[in-house]
Amino acid sequence: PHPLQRSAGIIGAPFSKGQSRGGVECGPDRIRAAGLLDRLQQLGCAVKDYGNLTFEDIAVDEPVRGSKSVRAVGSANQRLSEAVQAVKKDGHTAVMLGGDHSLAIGSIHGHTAAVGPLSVVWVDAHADVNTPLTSYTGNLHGQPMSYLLYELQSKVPVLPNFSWMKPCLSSQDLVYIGLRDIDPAEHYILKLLGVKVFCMSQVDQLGVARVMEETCDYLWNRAKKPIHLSYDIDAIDPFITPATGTPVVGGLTYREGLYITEHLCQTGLLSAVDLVEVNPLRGRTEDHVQSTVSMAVDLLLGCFGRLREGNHLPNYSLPEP
Ligand code: Z70
Ligand code: MN
Ligand code: MN
Ligand code: MN
Repeated sequence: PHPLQRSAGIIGAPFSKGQSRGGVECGPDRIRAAGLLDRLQQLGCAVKDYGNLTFEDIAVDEPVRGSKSVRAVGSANQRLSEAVQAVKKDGHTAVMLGGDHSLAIGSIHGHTAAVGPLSVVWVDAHADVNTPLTSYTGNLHGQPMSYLLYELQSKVPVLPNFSWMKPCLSSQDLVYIGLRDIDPAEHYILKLLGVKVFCMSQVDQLGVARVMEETCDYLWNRAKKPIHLSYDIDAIDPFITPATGTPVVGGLTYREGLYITEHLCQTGLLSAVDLVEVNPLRGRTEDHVQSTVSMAVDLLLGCFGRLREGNHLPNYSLPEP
């Protein structure tokens, strides 16, 4: 065990109402059952498990301007925001196990409330920047970034159970990696705001190492701020992570996906991580679920200093004959 002097504060967020497929609420328990806590501790990382959040049951939650379960998503994210603030005040790197990606609203809001302005690295097949008025699906997991960005405040209507939050992120403090399924309105928004995007073709063109160098150069041009990594498991190729709600072909390889976490860990600025959209019910076989959950665990270990060469102690000495 290496003295990495890191500590993880883990919050389970078994919430699925930001989309329509049941099972994503089982993500936190499956990721824990795969040995996340033990394996973090074996790295020398201190771990505190804050358990799973419980969410308010909302009896009547009619669609609001076409978007579904708005009240449930608002209420769940208010609780999550408070939980993330508590974890940060205890001095840990916050780890939010989802659950669907609508949870990034509370996670990023709470993280900002606790530590101030952030840099956000959003790793996803999707941009999740629809407003309630541009969404084709009405699913809030495709909308979180529009609620968070200052620049879109005037484009997002007032929604029930969202009065606790305000936008807290500038589009200049955001980088996307891995995009390959973008809606027309999302594409327009990304161009309009000039958001830094490394879609999959840029990963192919530049390689992941250069993508990460350019990501950090871009973010640090303004100031070195704490980094929030929001990792949607569907960024990874569905050959490796099939157990997710909306698999999209042509994703990050195991090695590219892991390298992103290793690079961000090495900055020393990684302050919170979301790992979302693992849906054990979407794997056709147990092997598919295992492979998806195992990727999730490896990504989180990468965030906390796991090295592929092994985390070996520096004081090894060869036995003398
Ligand atoms: C689409 C929407 C999405 C994840 C699908 C899809 C968004 N752009 N996000 N799966 N994780 O519904 O807005
Ligand atoms: Mn997403
Ligand atoms: Mn996605
Ligand atoms: Mn080796």
